[in-house]
Amino acid sequence: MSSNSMGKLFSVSTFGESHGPAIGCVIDGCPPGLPIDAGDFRADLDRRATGRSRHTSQRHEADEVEILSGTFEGLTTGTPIALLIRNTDQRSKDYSEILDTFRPGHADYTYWQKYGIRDPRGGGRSSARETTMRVAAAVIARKWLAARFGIRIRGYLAAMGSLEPRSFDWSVVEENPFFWPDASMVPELEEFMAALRKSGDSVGARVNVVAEGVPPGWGEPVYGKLDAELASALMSINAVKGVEIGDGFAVVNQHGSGHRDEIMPKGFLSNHAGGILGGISSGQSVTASAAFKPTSSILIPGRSVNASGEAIEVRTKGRHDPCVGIRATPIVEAMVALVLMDHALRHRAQCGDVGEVTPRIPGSVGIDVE
Ligand code: EPS
Repeated sequence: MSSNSMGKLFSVSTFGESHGPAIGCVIDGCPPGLPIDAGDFRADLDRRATGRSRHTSQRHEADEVEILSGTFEGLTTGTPIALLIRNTDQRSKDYSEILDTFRPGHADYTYWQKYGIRDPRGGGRSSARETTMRVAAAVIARKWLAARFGIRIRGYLAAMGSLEPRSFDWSVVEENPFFWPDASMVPELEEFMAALRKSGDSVGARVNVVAEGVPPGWGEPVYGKLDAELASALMSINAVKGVEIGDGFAVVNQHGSGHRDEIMPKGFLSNHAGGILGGISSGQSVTASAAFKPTSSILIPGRSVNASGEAIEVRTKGRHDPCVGIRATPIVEAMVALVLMDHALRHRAQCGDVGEVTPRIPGSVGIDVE
């Protein structure tokens, strides 16, 4: 009812607020016997964290994961896994001037209208802080998907405002703070961000994600389609306003003769469908894209109302992200991992005995990414 959980067989429930004592999650349905250690979470949590560069919020959280249950001697036991991260760098006084007001474009307004009460400190439950637990839960999903199927899920920043990569190289994505696939443009991005910060404004972004190694058959027609559940999961990330699967909205201008991904014994000849046909994975890479809106917590004054409905002007100070998309890549990857993990178990439950009915067609012939 309150929708703080996702997944049917691999279910994840998150809890906690940005300035509360802790955030956490409970993962139920993880297969037993998977090695998990607190150190496993470090890399992905660091990739997502604030303060990694001067282009993101300067809040510095330790993001130390405590595994409270569900493992014994380093292996998952099949019982619920509870993970906890204590918040350590809250600065609630930053919010003292906007306690009673609504930032235009922010969930402040709708939380207030819905519940009649809200925790305004750091955006409370609506804060991007919550995404920490999605990334943490997904560490477990990614580990199992990689061990069991060799699945690799990778994302990158595909646009920041009007800037788009002019070349593409996976090997540089993790080597710059933007997750940008074109190393030659990093100085340009740095300058862009410096000017944006100075102007007190924010900007939107696009994150692309690719899951390689997904076997054919995952996804449940008709209401549990893999693409529908991916779209829902990606849309549930803070600030996401658009999701595309495969070619997404570009299909509007395509013809069937060009859009269809022809199949040869040696592989698919293209991947316009994003690896999903009829809501079921085809065995090609699953590709998706998420559009992040420009953050609403900005220094430029904007008109709004207070809780009494009186006209006011809002200016948000504090440690905000001028482009939340910059650190969204690990979050997008995480949501894809959580959906795939759930569908892997769901497919195994119903269709695990079907096996390989036609020789497996390899993924596309080297054209999956762009
Ligand atoms: C956020 C505002 C900032 C960010 C926060 C998300 O928090 P604060 O105002 O408390 O400094 O730092 O992000 C995180 C803490 C995080 O871990 O992602 C917001 O308004 O959503």
